[in-house]
Amino acid sequence: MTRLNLANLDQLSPAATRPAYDPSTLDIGVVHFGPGAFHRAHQAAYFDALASADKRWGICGVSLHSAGVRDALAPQDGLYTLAILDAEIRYQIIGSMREVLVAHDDIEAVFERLTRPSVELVTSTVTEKGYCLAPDWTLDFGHADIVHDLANPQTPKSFIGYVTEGLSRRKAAGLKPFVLIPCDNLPKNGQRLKAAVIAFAARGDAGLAAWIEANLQCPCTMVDSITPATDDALRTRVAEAIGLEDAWPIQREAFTQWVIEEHVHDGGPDWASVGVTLTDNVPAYERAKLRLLNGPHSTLAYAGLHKGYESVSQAVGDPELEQLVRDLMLKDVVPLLEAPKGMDLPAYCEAILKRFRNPAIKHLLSQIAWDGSQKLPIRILSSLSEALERGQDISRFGVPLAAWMRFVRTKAVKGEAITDPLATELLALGAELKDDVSDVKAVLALRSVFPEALAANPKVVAGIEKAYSELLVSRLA
Ligand code: CS2
Repeated sequence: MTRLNLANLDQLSPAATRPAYDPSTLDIGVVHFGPGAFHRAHQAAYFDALASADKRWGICGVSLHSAGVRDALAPQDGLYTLAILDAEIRYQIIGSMREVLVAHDDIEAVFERLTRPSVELVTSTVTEKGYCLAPDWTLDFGHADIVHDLANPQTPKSFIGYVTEGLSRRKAAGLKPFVLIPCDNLPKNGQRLKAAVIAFAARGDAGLAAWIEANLQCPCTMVDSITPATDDALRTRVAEAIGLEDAWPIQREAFTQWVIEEHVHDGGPDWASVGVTLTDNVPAYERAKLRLLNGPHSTLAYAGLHKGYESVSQAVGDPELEQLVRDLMLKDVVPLLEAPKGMDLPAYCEAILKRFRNPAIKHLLSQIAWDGSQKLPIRILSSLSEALERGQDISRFGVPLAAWMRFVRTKAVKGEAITDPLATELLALGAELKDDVSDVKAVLALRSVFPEALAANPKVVAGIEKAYSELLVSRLA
């Protein structure tokens, strides 16, 4: 089958939408770290929409680890298909990804892009762990990549190392910093990233740290669009629909939202023209999204896997699980939140549950179960702590935590891998668990996940132990 690329675009089936501009005419204005599925489903689609009116925002993707995206997209001139799978099915060719570099193969090319005057934006989807933060959200100076990058700033490994060295070179060249926009599900992402970059810079060059502090714009963001990983079924479906072969199409739901904190960027993109919300109240959006979408997602992932389900729509189709997440959202979390202007939180919850039920996509629970040690503090423990402070009943929060503990135990017993930066520690701990309620205290001792104040709280322990015992019973049933 003919491959999707610029020369073959005229063979594209009329069922697919092609870029409304000539992708080869875009300038690189954005360097994006982590050009995985979420970036290509979300930010790249916004830059694609911008490109019809403004040619400045073509993307250079930078992969820190694997060559997969570069190797798939290079023969396609950066083009790929975005399959929007919802009540209506649409196939859209995205043209904004102009090149992909693999950082360790091409370090100087990455720095060349980072120091181009025309590159005004650096964005990132490097996952929660990619920011190398300690449990207190400050830069983890004990992180192996940070240790490496401080010793070898010209040949970094971490996102923080690249950004700081890029800023250092811009300063030396008399250029303004780029605007740095993190797009991961991390609370206060811009504030924490900026603090991490300053802390890193300060170790080597106090002047650079002060310059970054004074000049770097690093707005907080909230990003949202459900993006299941690509599989062969999607590749086949896309090839049939568009009439061309695409090595790495992306799928997502129709809903998409990008909220960016107001910041100074003279001559920056016309964000509002493509549906991005600029606001001074990102925290309200971000708290609502992390706790009402991501929290229930992780709950469905661990509790759903325990019950033998594979996908989010299957898990939320189970009346017991649906009731659990609905109660968690509406009874336990909503009272903790302030609604962003114009948002009705109960309606937001119902819309999320509807998105979870989307029958057109198969979002694997195993994908959401990745990196639990990083996600649970943000998605569940944050609400749990606040609920405790307010004297609310916290028993339901025990379920996702207990189910995660069972997940760790099951993986260890089966000898299966866990995708998590703490995988080695978790599997060793899981193998020691005894399949009784004493397991809960053993896991709560993991200080990098559970802060002392929570782990020592009798209500928290009792809530998780109750849920854990119930899971043990259902396992035996
Ligand atoms: C999910 C998110 O994989 C996960 O942990 O909860 O990727 C979720 O689908 C997105 O944040 C939705 O915007």
